[in-house]
Amino acid sequence: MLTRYQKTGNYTKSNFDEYWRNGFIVLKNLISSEHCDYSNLLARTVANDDFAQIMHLHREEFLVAQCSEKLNSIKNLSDKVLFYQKIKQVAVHYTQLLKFPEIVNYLEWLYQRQMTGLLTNIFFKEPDTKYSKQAWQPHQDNNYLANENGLYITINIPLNYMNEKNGGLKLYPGSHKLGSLDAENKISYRETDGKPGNEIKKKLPMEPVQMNLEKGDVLFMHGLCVHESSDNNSRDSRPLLSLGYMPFGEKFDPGFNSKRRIDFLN
Ligand SMILES: O=C(O)CCC(=O)C(=O)O
Repeated sequence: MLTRYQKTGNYTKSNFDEYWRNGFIVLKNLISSEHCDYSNLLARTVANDDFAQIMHLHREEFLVAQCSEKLNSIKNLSDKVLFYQKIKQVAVHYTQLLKFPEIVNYLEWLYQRQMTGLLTNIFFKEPDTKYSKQAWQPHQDNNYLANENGLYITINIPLNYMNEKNGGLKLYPGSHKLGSLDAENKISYRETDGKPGNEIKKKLPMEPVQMNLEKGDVLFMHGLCVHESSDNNSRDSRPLLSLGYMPFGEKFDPGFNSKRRIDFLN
């Protein structure tokens, strides 16, 4: 156990304190550029024309359901089978990514609990599509799963650079200490108003901080940390991969559409 923690300089008291003080921490360059590019490429093969959000890339049944139009548009049996093989490849790749040891080990160190995986989501904010204009309203991710201990965690991985220019995230440091905040339920999957996110109405006592991230940086975010994002006003794609985790044994709402379930990671 100790040797695996000693391999990087990330397991420091100051990093531990920073995470619990701010409710987030960025580990630079944790995923290689090639790994990001390949993950992005695979996700794009199962995206629709609008590059809408894809939920649960690690689950074949969700990919098939979200690609049904694409599958139906393929007339030839051989091409249909090849596309189905691609779907399986995407699910396997993202299952492995959910289990990425540098992420899982770090989470288990931060929380001193065994972690389980719950979610893999991608948001492209692709230029010239309707989802390029998608400004997430201030929200807490734990709100969707309603864990009473606020123990849901989101890992955000930009598969390209991400900052204010292309619709990056802003986080409210220390907001996780405010507990679960009242929020208005909003459609947060393939919405039509460009303003998803179960919106917190209360004015927060802190100012948000813009995340300026490079491809392959990893943002560890407490599930009660309030965050928001802006439209992509650039000509660049903004593929953001979100992975969701929770300590083993914690209760959560699986959700009618999301049908969340835990996956064991090691
Ligand atoms: O894609 C974005 O801009 C933000 C996504 C987000 O905040 C979320 O999924 O909770």
